[in-house]
Amino acid sequence: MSADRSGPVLVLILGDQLSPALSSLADRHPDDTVVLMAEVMDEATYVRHHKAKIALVLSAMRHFAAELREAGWNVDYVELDDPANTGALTGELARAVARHGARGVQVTEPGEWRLRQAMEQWRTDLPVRLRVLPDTRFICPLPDFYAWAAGRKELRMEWFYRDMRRKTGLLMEGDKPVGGRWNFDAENRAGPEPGATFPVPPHFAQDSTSSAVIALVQQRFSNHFGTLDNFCWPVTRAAAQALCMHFINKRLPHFGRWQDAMVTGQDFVFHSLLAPAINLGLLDPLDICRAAEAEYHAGRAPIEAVEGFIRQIIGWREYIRGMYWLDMPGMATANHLDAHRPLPDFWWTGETKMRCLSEAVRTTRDNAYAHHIQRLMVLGNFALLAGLKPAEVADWFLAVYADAYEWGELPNVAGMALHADGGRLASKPYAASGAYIDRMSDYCGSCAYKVKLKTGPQACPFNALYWHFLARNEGKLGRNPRLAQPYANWRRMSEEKRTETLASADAFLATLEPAEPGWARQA
Ligand code: FAD
Ligand code: DLZ
Ligand code: SF4
Repeated sequence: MSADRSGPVLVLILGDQLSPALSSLADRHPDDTVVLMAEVMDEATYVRHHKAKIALVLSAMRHFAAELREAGWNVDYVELDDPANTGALTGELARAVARHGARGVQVTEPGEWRLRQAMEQWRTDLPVRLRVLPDTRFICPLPDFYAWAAGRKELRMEWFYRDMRRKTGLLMEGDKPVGGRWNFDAENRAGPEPGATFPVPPHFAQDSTSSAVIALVQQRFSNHFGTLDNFCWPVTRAAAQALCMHFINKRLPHFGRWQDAMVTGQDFVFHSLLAPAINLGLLDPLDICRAAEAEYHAGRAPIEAVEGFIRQIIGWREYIRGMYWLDMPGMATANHLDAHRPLPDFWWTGETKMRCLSEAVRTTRDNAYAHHIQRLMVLGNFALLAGLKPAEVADWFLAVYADAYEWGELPNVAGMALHADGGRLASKPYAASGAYIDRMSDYCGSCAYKVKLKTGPQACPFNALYWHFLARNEGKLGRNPRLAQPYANWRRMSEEKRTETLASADAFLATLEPAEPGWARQA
């Protein structure tokens, strides 16, 4: 740290760094440290986040500041309505360095590229030394991920996941996977079952801190997407722990089997709902995996559920984050399939006759949540087949979900859903016709479109769009061995049928009303 100042070290803690074991605090002592936390307009509006996401982050920040103070830390907390607030982290940091005569600043690395770039600028602009420390809350350090990726032709999640099982020892018997297989996904594909019941997630009563934040968000962000009426996210470590125990006891045993199922009005099915709390730092991902593993060993949850869940966390979550930092900044502009259609208006309004999509937008608006298969196989699949612009789709996903930070959102959108990365993440696009959605949901029965019809105004739009997608991308995808069968089927179709299919898709695409610009990101 610079020698010409004698003040404390300033530790900047960002809104998604709410963990007492944070690396930026680890080597500090309360006697010689000021913790800075700042609510700033820039972070709430660089994309115009869902109201519930802003409320979640601000309330959790305020609760974490109280937790730190209780533990003896000196916390300088700048509220959004502070008249001196500059509205930006850069401005708040500069003000605080001057206010405290700080002799140095340290921060844990952020989850988004744009802030990592800003930090490099801080190194130049601040009058004191800046230390940026690794985010040790992830299980796989970035250098380890880069080493894993180096020299590999294909960066498939499955191989990374097996290494993570070996590294963590989760579900391992010596060097062999428990149950004799690494992956039980084949057992995890059940569709909805009539009459099935689903556990109701715990409702966390709002304390005065949350009520004040919700009122603030209603007032300052009234024109942002989404409602606060059902605000249900845990904002403290204790509440997050309660949600975790609810998942372990009530949801985990069924998590695997119905992981891909979509049910009208059942917004959460058997999903964990833990991503918002994990991503904020209220829960430790490895602790949750160990708790899930214990349920398997105690005979309370089957292997396919526990393995499926652990794979999502130590496999997908860590792999997605590694791929983000490996491929940025190029990932943000990648558009391998040259998709340029603007985001349709109904992604904001939910006003579409397509039942699957209106349900996905509704739960997104009501809860700042949609589960993985709604995101990937309804919204993502539609965006892929309709050729929506990846950057607009990415802005939408980043804005609307309570768990969305770019490290998690962008690889899922650009890589997994849209194949915009040319297949770095997935060996083939997750493209599917209406038959998949019909198999995995109960939506089609109450849809204005007919899933069995292939063409024409009554036909499920996914059906003709699927072939339209393959036909227009044949130059880029036609030689992909994993698409050999669908391309063979396409080529086998009569010329007349192909023309009718493409015309049907074009007629549907012509009905899409583009969204007004500025909903997700101000121009
Ligand atoms: P569960 O279904 O209960 O899964 C358990 C946990 O596994 C999640 O909490 C999450 O931590 C992890 N996980 C599972 N799949 C993934 C994945 N593909 N990538 C990263 N973590 C995963 N997740 C985010 O955390 N932030 C995002 O911004 C985000 N954007 C997404 C965008 C798209 C287009 C898609 C297809 C997926 C996205 N995901 C994102 C991944 C996943 O959909 C969410 O983590 C999950 O829906 C959160 O709900 P849950 O906690 O109930 O998850
Ligand atoms: C998401 C968010 C919001 C809405 N507000 C703030 C804030 O006021 N102050 C802050 O420090 N962080 C906020 N965040 C979280 C940041 O956007 C997040 O830390 C970065 O995107 C990096 O992941
Ligand atoms: Fe969606 Fe097509 Fe089923 Fe309607 S018929 S719910 S559009 S998959």
